[in-house]
Amino acid sequence: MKKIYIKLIVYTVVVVGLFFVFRSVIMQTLYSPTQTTLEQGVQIEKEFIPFDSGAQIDIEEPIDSVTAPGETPAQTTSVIKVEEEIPAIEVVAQNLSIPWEVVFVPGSSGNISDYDLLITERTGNLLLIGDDNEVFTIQGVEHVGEGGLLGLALHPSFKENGYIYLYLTTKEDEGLLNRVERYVLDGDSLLNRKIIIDSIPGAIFHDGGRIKFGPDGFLYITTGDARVASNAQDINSLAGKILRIRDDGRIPEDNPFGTAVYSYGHRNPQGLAWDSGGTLWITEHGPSGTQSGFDELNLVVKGNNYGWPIIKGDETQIGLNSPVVHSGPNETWAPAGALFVPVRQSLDGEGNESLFFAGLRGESLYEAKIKDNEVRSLTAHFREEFGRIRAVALSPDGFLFISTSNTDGRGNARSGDDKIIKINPIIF
Ligand SMILES: [Ca+2]
Repeated sequence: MKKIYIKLIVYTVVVVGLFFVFRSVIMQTLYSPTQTTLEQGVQIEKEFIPFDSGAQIDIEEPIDSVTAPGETPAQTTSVIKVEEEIPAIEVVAQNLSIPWEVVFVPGSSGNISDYDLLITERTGNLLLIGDDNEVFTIQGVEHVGEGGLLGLALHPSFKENGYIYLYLTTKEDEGLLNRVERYVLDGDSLLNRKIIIDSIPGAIFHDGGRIKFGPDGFLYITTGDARVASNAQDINSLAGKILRIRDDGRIPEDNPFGTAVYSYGHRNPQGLAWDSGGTLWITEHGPSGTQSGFDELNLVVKGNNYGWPIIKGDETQIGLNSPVVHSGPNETWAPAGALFVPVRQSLDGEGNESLFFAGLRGESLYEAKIKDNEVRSLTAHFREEFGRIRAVALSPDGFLFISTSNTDGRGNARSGDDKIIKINPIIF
């Protein structure tokens, strides 16, 4: 009997060992980003081995039991968890016109996998994609340059009140302006337009545009400097700022300047994300044109000044906040949408949290691993695989959704562009 037990143990070890070798080879074949520890301003290396969009790929081979040949069956192992077959990459919408933001509208069943997609197209349409598709043309949108129909957010109590928020560029007598409007989304109707905040300076470039509700229940808004760098340092201007308002547009009592301004000295931030401790991180574009690079990840503190146009990169000055990390002079991310993926905390043995952010000119989905407010590593996923990436969103059932932006005049449109792509996070 003792010999049989030893044999069983040996067989089990061999089979389990082979499984992990097999799994490791499969994972490396499918997907092998190169990760480097990040120094301030150091270039990152990246690699992606592509697979076909929409292809069904088995991530793991299921093993139900281990039976030694010629022996009585051993007991079923519980060592290995069988993974379901879920596509690694799936195109869920295509032929869109510069999709700018993606959010998830919960279905009536209460099941976390039951949701529709709500998408802004910069050209002016709001798309509802689900069992029934709807196209809402938003009135007053001026699509010019980087302006148009940009940010989109659901109210934290959307299920009860149906409120959705849109950030859009309009043209008034005084020129281009940005504003946030609130609507009620009721089935296939968009009702009750209310302007929440307006007169945000606009321009052909640098319109900011990301909006999200924070963990404190207030609406945060990123605004660009509207091509006037001094706007960013003027606390009386709404340009080049992070704004923070109530869900009806009123100013929170604890805002630092008695206005909507929450932080200032920003050039063109386009991504907002909160970590598990409630700290706000933003992505921000650095200098463009001949002096490119120096794109930033900033940790935002209420009332602080983030330095544009006085400092960039590693430069410091008393009273100004330098970025936690930047792309350096030779690399341009052109960062856009951002979010933290909480589940990554448990997957990562070192207690890091993963901040994913989209790269337009960088043509990547970046993953910054963050611990104790420091970026420990930065990985570029899908480098040049899908082209420009603008939005990143996390579905209620844990999938990452990204949008391409190859029809915006700065990319090379591929067949089916622009697309919304669903990613199984198990590949990371
Ligand atoms: Ca800065």
